[in-house]
Amino acid sequence: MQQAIPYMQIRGGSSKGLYFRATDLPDDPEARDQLLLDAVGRDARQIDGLGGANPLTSKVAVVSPSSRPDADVDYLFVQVVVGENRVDTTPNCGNILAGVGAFALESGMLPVTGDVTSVRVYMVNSGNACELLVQTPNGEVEYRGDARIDGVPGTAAPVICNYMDIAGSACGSLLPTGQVRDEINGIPVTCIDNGMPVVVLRAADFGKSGYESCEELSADTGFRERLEAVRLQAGERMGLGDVTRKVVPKMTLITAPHAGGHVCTRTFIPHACHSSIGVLGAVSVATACILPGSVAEGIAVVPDGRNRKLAVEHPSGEFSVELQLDEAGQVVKAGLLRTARLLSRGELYV
Ligand code: NQM
Repeated sequence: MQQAIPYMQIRGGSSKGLYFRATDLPDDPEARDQLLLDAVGRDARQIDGLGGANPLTSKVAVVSPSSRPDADVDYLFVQVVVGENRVDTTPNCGNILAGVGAFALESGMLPVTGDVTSVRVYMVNSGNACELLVQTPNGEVEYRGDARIDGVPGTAAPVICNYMDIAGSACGSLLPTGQVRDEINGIPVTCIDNGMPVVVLRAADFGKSGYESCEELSADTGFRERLEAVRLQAGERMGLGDVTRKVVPKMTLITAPHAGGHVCTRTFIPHACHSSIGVLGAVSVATACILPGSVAEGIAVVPDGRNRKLAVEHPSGEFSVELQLDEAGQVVKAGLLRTARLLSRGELYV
């Protein structure tokens, strides 16, 4: 017998995923993950599931009303690891998060409260909070609008995402190795976690310009092996243990900006090259750029002040992150713009 599970499919930022109410899935995490593998697809083509055979389209959000006083909903992110018949719940995902507000309102989990509805999300993976501002002008979620984000064609209604206290999301501290710069296999690195564990590296240290296309970088197997060797050691040093089978830390090559932004990036998540850059990945990289002594020093062009807007260039455009600093120069809030759209809803069969 096939089993029918209510679901929605939503594009969140430049990713898309399946969104479920926690109560529609098994309570037991192992049983839940097996069901999600059936839903998204177990093989590399995901031929028997709804995934798109790419890390950015093999994502799941599990949402429930929150019992926390400071949150409206709890959001668990599940990354299906393409072609490996397993999931990873270590990292968060800021793109899929952008669709959580729409899901909570569309599913009746939360009411619309005005022209703009604030949805406070507790991110279960990392234990951090984010406030989403969702456009709801006529008592329902408005998807049309003129906000444009790179990596998505056309325009849509803005979803403002205000992240609070995201330092150490998976590693426990902003600089999990205790240093702003380390050296691994002779390569200087900055290991950072401001919402996403990321190893920031200078493209030049791998003999790259950093302006190469994803295809060009992906085709260089020698380079990718060297990158993975650094990642495995960085994972241990960041307190993530053996990361052979984990999707974090992500690896970001940086070089000087060349399109009017503040830094240029190529990111591996962690093996496939990202066609743009992840949301929290971009926040972590932007934070590395403003830290004195990081590997970005002398490469990133850094603005001054307590509110700093950094444009992170990536293969398909740029991602703007607004960092708010306290008096001590610590990042206390990161604001950014995303869009989201409900693509389908109904029952999914496993
Ligand atoms: O960093 C890709 C994406 C992501 C994750 C990845 C994300 C984030 O583009 O918050 O959004 O790093 O695997 O959706």
